[in-house]
Amino acid sequence: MILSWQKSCGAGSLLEGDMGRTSSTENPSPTPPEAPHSSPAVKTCCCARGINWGKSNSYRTNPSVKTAMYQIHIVPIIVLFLLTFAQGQGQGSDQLSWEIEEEVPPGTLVGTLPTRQGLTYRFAQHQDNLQQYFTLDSDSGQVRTRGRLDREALPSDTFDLFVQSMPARHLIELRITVLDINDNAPTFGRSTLDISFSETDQPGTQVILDTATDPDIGDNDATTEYNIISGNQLGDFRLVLLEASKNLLYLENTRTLDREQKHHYQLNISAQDGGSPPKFGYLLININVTDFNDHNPVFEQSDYYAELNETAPPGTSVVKVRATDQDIGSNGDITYNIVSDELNQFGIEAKTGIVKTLKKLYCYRLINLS
Ligand SMILES: [Ca+2]
Ligand SMILES: [Ca+2]
Ligand SMILES: [Ca+2]
Ligand SMILES: [Ca+2]
Repeated sequence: MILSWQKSCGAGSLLEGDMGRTSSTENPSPTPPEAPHSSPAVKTCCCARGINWGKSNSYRTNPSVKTAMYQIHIVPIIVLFLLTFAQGQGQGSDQLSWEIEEEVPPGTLVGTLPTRQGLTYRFAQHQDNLQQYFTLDSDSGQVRTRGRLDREALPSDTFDLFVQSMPARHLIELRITVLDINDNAPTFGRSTLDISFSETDQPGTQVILDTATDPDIGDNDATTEYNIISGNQLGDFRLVLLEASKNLLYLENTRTLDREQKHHYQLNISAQDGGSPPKFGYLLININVTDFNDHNPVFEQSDYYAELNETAPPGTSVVKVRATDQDIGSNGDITYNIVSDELNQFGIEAKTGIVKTLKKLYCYRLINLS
């Protein structure tokens, strides 16, 4: 708080000026006329309506003043500051801009204010919410971090603070910008991703992937470097990044895949930011190659031979044939059929491949009559 004073003089006798001033700038010449009261009474009748920092003072005297009564006014300092600075009458203000890296230890010196002798300083009271981040030594003017400054968790990376002196003669506008460091790695939305390619997919078939994100800014956030770091020994896949279309990331096959040769891939994808040193994030991609029916069943033997007595009853097993198919699922299911049997004496179990007699055999000899 600061005090101003006002002295009530007789009608037409108000005196204005700074406390303690005795010379007049507006009416320097009037010489108090002789009055019934003595001139020393005039000199002590120094009235003022308030305190104006740095303002030239005017002062009128009236020798007719006979009595004086003082009033004390208590004015809140912040109001006085607003009034004085709004009128351009304050004794001074400074504007400062500082920078401090995030994640520095608590108590790190941000800067030292240009304090003035005889004044103490404090943050303006209406900025309590910002004072959780910084401390101010009222005498030295040193501003330090109060706790950890995590730029990614701050509501803003720029703080605009007002520091005022006590008494209110000096106002400092202080901007503190929290600089980013590369303390975050790129991260994908998920750690693993399951996708599939078909055997029929032509080379260059693309599957879109999630790009990585990084809460840092600038180069520390520029995640434009993606690589397959394992699982692609045959070079069957490559990554395509379309930066022009909002960083769309695709995985594409470089050749037609053969499920029967390799039905599963596990690729490890890395995302690298532009920090120095860079940080990395990883995504594990499981690729399942879906089947196409591109293989025929193949018998294990090209010929099967059996001898059977003609007395064998119907239903007698003759031989078991077996075929395999490299495809899977229904593409690999095998059913057996006899496609040629002139006398229809034999049958085959569709699932097992067991050939059996269907009836009493008729055995005949081919006689060469020629
Ligand atoms: Ca941080
Ligand atoms: Ca950061
Ligand atoms: Ca980063
Ligand atoms: Ca196949």
